[in-house]
Amino acid sequence: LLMNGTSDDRLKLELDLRHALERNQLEFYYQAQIDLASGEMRCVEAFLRWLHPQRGLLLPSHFMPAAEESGLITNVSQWMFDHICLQWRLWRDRGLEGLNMAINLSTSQLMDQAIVPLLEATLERTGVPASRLEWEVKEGAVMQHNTTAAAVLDSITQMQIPLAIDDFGTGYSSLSYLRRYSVKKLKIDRSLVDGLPAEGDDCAITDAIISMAHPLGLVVVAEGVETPQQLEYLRTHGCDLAQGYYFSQPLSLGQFETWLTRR
Ligand code: G
Ligand code: MN
Repeated sequence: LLMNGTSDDRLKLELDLRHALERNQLEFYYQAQIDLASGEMRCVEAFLRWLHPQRGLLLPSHFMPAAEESGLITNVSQWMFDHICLQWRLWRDRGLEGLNMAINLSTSQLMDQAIVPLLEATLERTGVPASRLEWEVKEGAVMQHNTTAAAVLDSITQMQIPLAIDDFGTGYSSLSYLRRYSVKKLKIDRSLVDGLPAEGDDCAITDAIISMAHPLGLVVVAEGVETPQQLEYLRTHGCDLAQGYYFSQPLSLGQFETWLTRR
C-alpha cells in the first residue's frame, strides 16, 4: 500500500511538472556574491524553485528525481538556460555591466548529454557570452566516475563556460579535476564558514583553500556568510567574494530587484 502510494505520488509529481513547465510555475530565486575588497556585486547565483499550486515552494531536490525519471530533465534544463540568459540580458540592458550569473546543475542534469547542444543554441540565440555564465557543480558530481558526466564537463570546458565547485572542502581529495576542466571558482562550504573565526580547524582549512586557489588563478567564494565576524575574517585572509544571509537570502526576482535598488 505504502509502495503504491509512493509511486502514485511520483506519477502525480511528474504530471504536475509537465504542467509547471507549460504554465510557468518554475522560477529563479537570486542571491548576490559580493567582492570583499570593493563591496561590488560580481555575480548573482540563481536557485531554481517550483511554486507548486498545492504543495508550495519546492526545492530541486524534491522534483529533480521525478524530472529525471519522466524524461523531463532536458526540458527543465532548457527552461533554466533560457531564463538565466534572458535575465542576464535584461540586467545588462539596465546597466549592470560585467555581471556573471551562476546556476546550479544537479548530478542528473550533468548526466544528460542533450544539454550540450541545447546550451550552445541558447548562448547563440541570446548572445550571452559563455564567460558570463557559471555552472555550479558539487565536488562529488565532478569526481564521480561517470563517462557521460565527464563528456558533458569536457564540452563545457571546450565552450569555455566557467565552472564553480560548490561545497568545496567537504568532498574528495583528488584535485586533478581542477586542471582537466574549466574550473574558475571554488566555493568554500557553509559548514566551514560556520566555524569562522572561533574554530581553529575551520580557519586552517579556509586559509589552506585560499592559498591553494590563488596561485592556480582560481577565485574563492565563501558560502553561507551570516555574521560581520565571518566577513572580517574572510576579508583579512584574502577571500575574494562572499555570499550569504549577511547580505541577503535568496530572493524572488521582485524582492531581489528591490534589494538591488536599496543597496
Ligand atoms: O547547493 P548550494 O551550496 O548552492 O546551496 C545553497 C543553499 O544555501 C540555498 O538553498 C540557500 O538558501 C542556502 N543559503 C544561502 N545563504 C545562506 C546562509 O547565509 N546561511 C544558510 N544557513 N543558508 C544559506
Ligand atoms: Mn550553489
